[in-house]
Amino acid sequence: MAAQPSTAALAALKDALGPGGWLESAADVEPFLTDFRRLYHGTTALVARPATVAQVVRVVAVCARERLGIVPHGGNTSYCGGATPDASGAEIVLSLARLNRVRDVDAGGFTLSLDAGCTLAAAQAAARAANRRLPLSLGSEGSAQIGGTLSTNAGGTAVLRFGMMRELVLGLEVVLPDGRVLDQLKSLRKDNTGYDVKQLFLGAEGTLGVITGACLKLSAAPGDYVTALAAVGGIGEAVALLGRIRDAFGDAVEGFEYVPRIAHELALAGLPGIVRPFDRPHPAFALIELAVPGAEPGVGDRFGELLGAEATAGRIRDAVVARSGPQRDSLWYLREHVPEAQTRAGASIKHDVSLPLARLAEFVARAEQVLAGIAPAARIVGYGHVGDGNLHFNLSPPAGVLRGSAAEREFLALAPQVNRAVHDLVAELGGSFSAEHGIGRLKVAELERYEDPVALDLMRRIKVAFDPHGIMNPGKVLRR
Ligand code: 2HG
Ligand code: ZN
Repeated sequence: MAAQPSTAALAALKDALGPGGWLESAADVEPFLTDFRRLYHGTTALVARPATVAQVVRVVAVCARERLGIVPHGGNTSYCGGATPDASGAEIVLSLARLNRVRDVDAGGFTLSLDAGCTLAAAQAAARAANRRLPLSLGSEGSAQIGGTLSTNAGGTAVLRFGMMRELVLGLEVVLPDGRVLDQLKSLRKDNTGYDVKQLFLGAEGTLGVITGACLKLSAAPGDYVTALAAVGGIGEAVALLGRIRDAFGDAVEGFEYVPRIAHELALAGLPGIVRPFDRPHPAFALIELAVPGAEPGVGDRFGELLGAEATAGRIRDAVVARSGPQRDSLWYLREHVPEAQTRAGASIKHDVSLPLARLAEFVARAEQVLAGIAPAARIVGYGHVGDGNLHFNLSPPAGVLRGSAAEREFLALAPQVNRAVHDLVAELGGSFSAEHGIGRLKVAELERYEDPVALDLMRRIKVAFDPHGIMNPGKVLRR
């Protein structure tokens, strides 16, 4: 077991942070000890709450000297336990919440510079106020912080058009494990000056340093959204429809989300305010969103015509185009509340997989077949960002299984076997076992099993080169 921080080390940390810069009572630190999915519970002697980059530097320097583990903590929305300390009590939690200034919005240059502790929603609002847009959208954007979205290379619902967080980064500021600051907070679109070292911190989940600031790319504020729900027979139909919509509308297509009937039923049963978009049930829905500049008239009509022609040709079963902001909101509300509906239906066995689009339907058919042999009564709730080839291929317990019951424990005990079957199939089909939720603590063994050994070797060497004493988010991504 790692050594607990000494009284002198704790005093040095408090000194580095100044009054109001830390939490230590059991009640105050409690919210930092359990991850969002309640998979892990840790403990810590201190939650550091720096308000400046200089304070982060001082905290990291004390931890480096004392060889204390540092667990960076943003909005605590990780699905993989990436921001939760271990049970040893030896790790310090570093909350970025007070480092939350918008540093600069450059409307003419289409850039936004800000502290890592700004929430994604606050960053979006800052862009909107300058008639620009930060095109990253997540269900958890009200709490997720910029530092966390950078550290996990977050995805969400507009990846199809704008890419993941990595693709929105122009500049980065990082406090390194030795206390130096990497200052690459430039706002340049072009900067070919050797290795792009900042890239290494994106998706590193705080294991190489603490991201304290970033300069992000903005895009033009969309004039209008065209949002529709198409009823489809299954994932194959959805993927084919996406292809035709992209042929017709190109890069205007921003989002293409998939919601199977079971997910809709769980939402209807468990949550208020869920719409029934059609008068009869369908096997699945595709939620499609186009964004167009204000000056482009008729796109809504053209999109409606395309969907009408698809329905007439029997390639989709029905469709509805949102005619107002509230209608659009209610379609997104349905999609964004699928995770909550699933949580209400009991403990889940989750997978966050991606596949080449062309193999998605094959994946679902084969996975359903394999799982019928392992967990025949489980309910498969495979939904998500189909436009990106990313499915949250989750399993809920059989209907009627109560929370905390022996039957639920029996279902959860199948997780290792289920995960193995699903991830093996994903690997066989050229996919990824972690599309957008990262590795954290949850998927360290999966990374060891499925990652290219050469890439894994490079990751380990990079970790040692950056963090020779292993103080940065120990045990996350890579084994200690
Ligand atoms: C989403 O797309 C999130 O809604 C959550 O990434 C996925 O709960 C999940 O498995
Ligand atoms: Zn997702």
